[in-house]
Amino acid sequence: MTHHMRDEITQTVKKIKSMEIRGAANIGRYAAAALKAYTINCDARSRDEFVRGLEEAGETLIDARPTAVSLPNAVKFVLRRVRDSDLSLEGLKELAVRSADAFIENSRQAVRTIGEIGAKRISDGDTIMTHCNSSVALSVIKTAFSQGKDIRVIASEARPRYQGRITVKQLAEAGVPVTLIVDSAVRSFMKDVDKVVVGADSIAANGAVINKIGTSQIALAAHEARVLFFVAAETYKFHPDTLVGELVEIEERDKKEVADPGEFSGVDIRNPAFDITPPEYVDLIITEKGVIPPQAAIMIIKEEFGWI
Ligand code: RI2
Repeated sequence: MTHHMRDEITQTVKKIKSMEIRGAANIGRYAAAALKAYTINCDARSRDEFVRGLEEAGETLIDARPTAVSLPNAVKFVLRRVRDSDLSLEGLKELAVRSADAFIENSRQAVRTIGEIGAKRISDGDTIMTHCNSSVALSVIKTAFSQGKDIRVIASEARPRYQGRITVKQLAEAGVPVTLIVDSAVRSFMKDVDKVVVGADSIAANGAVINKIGTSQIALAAHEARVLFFVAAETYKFHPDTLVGELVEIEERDKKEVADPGEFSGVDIRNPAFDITPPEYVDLIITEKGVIPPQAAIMIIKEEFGWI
């Protein structure tokens, strides 16, 4: 096994890199599912061999994309339980499967709970702006709508990958009135907006929010217009390493996603996938544990990841 990575891991890594599997919550759940599949198919003959293989599989998954901390947090959720146990090989494998299932189920439940908690902050008549395609932000919006609140959404397209188009289709399917705009139109439309609701790929100990490129200029426009800016994120989106001063790595993707370099010789094309919204521009972070100001991010990290 140590000589080649098993198929279930390489396939998942490939799909995360190509963004066939995307969205921070989804990436974490698929990583847990890949570790489960790895465990079920693993033919290790000793505890040590199994743990070493699982660690290696975890490292390979973590390397797929650098910014969404849901990915390493999902892997660590499973690995920590396995490492801390003194069960025999079979018991250990069952524990790995149970832990992966628990992460996936906790994640689904967290997204539903955030929908319920966040919907309380949405009022009848609100116009909400969102960016990219966040399943957690959409959980808030759809829950408020299903409660009968008369709301409408303005969604920016999120160049270069256009995940905003997924958002508007999902909202239209749910019956939510929705308007699609280009990213550069967000400030023009801010006068019509009551609240911004976005997701997160990572949240730092100081409450800074790392999310799809363009989020921070929406936050800036919201701040200028005194529009509330909400972030919907599960506690496994909080980044434990930032507690000791590590910076969150911003993924820079292939320049071909922006333009064909062949048509632009002599031009430097850049494609950062995420940006950082400072905590001063964030009004509330909606988690499954409750609503917190960005300044309380450090408490979530200490509570959730004190074991690191
Ligand atoms: P949920 C996405 O990243 C977007 O940045 C989105 O806001 C964030 O993940 C969170 O998504 P990408 O994978 O976990 O599209 O809320 O680069 O679904």
